[in-house]
Order: sequence, then C-alpha cells, then structure tokens
Amino acid sequence: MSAPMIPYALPKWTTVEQLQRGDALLTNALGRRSCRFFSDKPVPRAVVEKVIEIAHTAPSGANRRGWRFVVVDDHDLKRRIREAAEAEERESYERRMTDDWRAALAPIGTDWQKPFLETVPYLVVMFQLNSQVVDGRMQRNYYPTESIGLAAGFFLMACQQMGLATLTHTPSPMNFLREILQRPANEKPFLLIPVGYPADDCVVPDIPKKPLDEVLQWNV
Ligand code: IYR
Repeated sequence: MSAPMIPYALPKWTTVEQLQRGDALLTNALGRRSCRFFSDKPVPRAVVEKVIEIAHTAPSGANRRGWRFVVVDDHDLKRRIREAAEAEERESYERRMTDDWRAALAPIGTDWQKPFLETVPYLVVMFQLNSQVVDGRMQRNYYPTESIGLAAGFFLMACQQMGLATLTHTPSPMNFLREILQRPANEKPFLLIPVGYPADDCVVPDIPKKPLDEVLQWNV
C-alpha cells in the first residue's frame, strides 16, 4: 500500500548562490584526506552521534536502511580491534597482496601496523545488513552494498564539514569485528572508520587526484 504523499520543496537559490555554495563545499571536500596519524584529543559523543544521524539520512534500497553503526570508545575494545586488524593486515601485506597491489599502495606508504586504532577517540564500524527483520520476519534488503556505500559517503562528508578527520579502513578479512562487537550473522562488517583529529605532526602523501576531465563526460 502506498504511503501518504506530502509536499516536497527545496530552497530556491539563484545560480550565483548555488555556485557559491558549491565552491565552499568543494574547498572543504578538497581538504579531506585519509588520516593515519590521529591525536587522542577527545570528541564529544554528541558530535559523532550527529555525524551518524546525517549518515542515516542517506537513500537506501526500498528505504530499508540496512546498516548499523557501532561506535567504539572503550579502550580495551579498541586494543582488541587493533590486535586483530594488525594480524590480518600483516598476513595481507606479507602474503595475500599481489605485487601489483603492493606497488599501487607504495606511494601511500601504508604498512600492516595500525597504532592509530588505539589512539583515535572513536572507531565507527559500519555493518551491512543483507537481511533484517521487517514486519516480524527476516527479509532480504535491496541494493545493500550500494546503500551502505552512500551512507558511508554521507558519513565522511559530514565529518569533513564538521572538522573531523577520518580514514576508510578495511582490514581484510573483517569478520573479527562481528565477533569482537558481538553482532549477529546477518550483519557483515563493511568499513572501519577511525574518527578524531589529526595528530599535531600528522602528514599525508602529496598525491594528485585524477583530473576532472578524465572522469566527466557530457553526452557522447
Ligand atoms: N587495508 C590495508 C591496505 C590498503 C588497501 C587499499 I585498496 C588502500 O587504499 C589502502 C590500504 C591497509 O589499510 O593498510
């Protein structure tokens, strides 16, 4: 049965206003970098909850919102996550990755060690729900990967807009997160996002972004 329909409208900005707003957003977005050196400076819980509230507005297949955000600020849990992530990452870097993959990562300068997982105030773990209870029974979700990818994008932009540093960390495989955080079998770890402030001496690799004209096509 169709839901009741309600009016929908947006602010009526002029083109100049739209471009001004776009420029401000672009400047902010260009300032976003993956952060691998975090400060231990605390972030109030209300701030990270606001970010999650924003991420939760993302569109999702059939409005199912097949995601869960687990925020970890307990130090013992962070330590256990670091230990498990580093064990998987060490195996990946030393054995599982192809030579091409290792070469692709070389400019970024990463390795298996992830001390920031313990330093950072919050680890936000996003779980993808391929099924969930709807109307009292377990039902499949639609486009769950696309949906949670959108929510993750909203999350990262909200953090950047609010002055918080993030990393999209994917220790692979990530099943240990389900075990440590005691999530049920229908919840699949999708992304581990440290959230905080960059360390005072934080550096990032000086790498270019692919030029826009290589990714934007008008018509054919
Ligand atoms: N998950 C590893 C490796 C890694 C993989 C990709 I693709 C990156 O863009 C960056 C890192 C790690 O976090 O070190």
